[in-house]
Amino acid sequence: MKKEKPPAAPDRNFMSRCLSLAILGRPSPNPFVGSAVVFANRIVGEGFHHAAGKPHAEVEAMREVKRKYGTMASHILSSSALYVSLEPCNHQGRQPPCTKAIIDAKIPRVVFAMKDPNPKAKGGAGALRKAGVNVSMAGRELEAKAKAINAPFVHRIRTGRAYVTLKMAISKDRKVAGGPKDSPYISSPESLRAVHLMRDKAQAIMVGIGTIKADNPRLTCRMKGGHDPLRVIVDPRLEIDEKARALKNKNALVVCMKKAVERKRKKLAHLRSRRIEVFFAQKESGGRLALGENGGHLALGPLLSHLAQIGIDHVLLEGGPRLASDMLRQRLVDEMVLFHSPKIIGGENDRKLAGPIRHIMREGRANRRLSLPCGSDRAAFSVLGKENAPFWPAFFAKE
Ligand code: AOF
Ligand code: ZN
Repeated sequence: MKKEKPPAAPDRNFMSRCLSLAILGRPSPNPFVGSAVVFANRIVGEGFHHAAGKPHAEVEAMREVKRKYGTMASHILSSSALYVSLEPCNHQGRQPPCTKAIIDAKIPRVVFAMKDPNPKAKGGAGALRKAGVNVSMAGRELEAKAKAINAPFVHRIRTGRAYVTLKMAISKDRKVAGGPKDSPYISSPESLRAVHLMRDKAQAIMVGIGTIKADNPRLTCRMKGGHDPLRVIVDPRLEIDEKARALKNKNALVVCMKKAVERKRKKLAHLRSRRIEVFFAQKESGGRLALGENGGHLALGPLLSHLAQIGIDHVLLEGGPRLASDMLRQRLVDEMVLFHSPKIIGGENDRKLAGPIRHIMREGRANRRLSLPCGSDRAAFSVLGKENAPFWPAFFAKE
């Protein structure tokens, strides 16, 4: 096999800049993409894809050149290289094809980090080459980084399901914080900040009814300028109190089992009248298992397909341990972020939770890729799905 040449240092620096720009966006269900126009070895314009429906990164970068250089811009562009973290798109979607914008601007050279896996948009590199543009990729290392920040996007295109990150804080004595009554915050302030960053970047939070009953959490994003995710509550028997804080605004979805809630028509109708979505899940095949009070044993794959269809490509699974362990068993968890705290919760072990917590820690350890300090805690990142690198470290490092 031909050995790939590592990219020259300036190529690497310009593409690294594209990756830093990319993660400033909130593009879901589109990918994170950043771009830089380089003239005479200097960046003269840069941009990123802010949000679905908004201009693509390449167009943003070219626009900055036009804004800064006015009538000189077309001359500059026709002698520049364009760096972009994703292969330029070759289709008319909500935005026009970037390949056309690049060809029209007569940009002679394009460097990109990863191929576009979207069957509708791919093929940009070939189209540009056909038009005489010198096109190359930035090398394996940068490709892996671009793929990592787009793991949920790649996963959704490949499987049709939303990507799931299981996030959990675990004490030194292997317990999870049980809510405001007993031990509200074992996590360091840095970890708590990271959690709100995670809630801002994922588009949905998923919890079991047990967590709602025990903690009555708001499940909002308390980060300046952050966005509240959709609250997905797994509640097979529709036990949720309609006054639960998680249902406070209508951005919520309750997952229950049709058969188990037949006699709760009024409650269902009431939730729907408040524009809370109700999703019916089936019992896992085999059906021998009794329905756990905490929502276990529902087949949750179809829920993840439904979420992908409504434009959600990343779900943060926040607990409790039994729902998390069930999702792991169904092989629906793609990544894990475990915040290991040096604090001790103490007291008796909840015997019902000890098994699921052990399961979670075992899977975390077996699939661990790296860990980063988060104040006095350590955040450990594990990859369980087919994506090669964890999504979150780039975002934590930016903090
Ligand atoms: C690029 N640059 O910055 C992005 C690209 O509906 P549209 O027109 O926005 O197209 C979305 C698709 O385009 C998306 O699924 C992905 O394949 C590609 N995204 N391409 O050249 C960008 N965000
Ligand atoms: Zn594009």
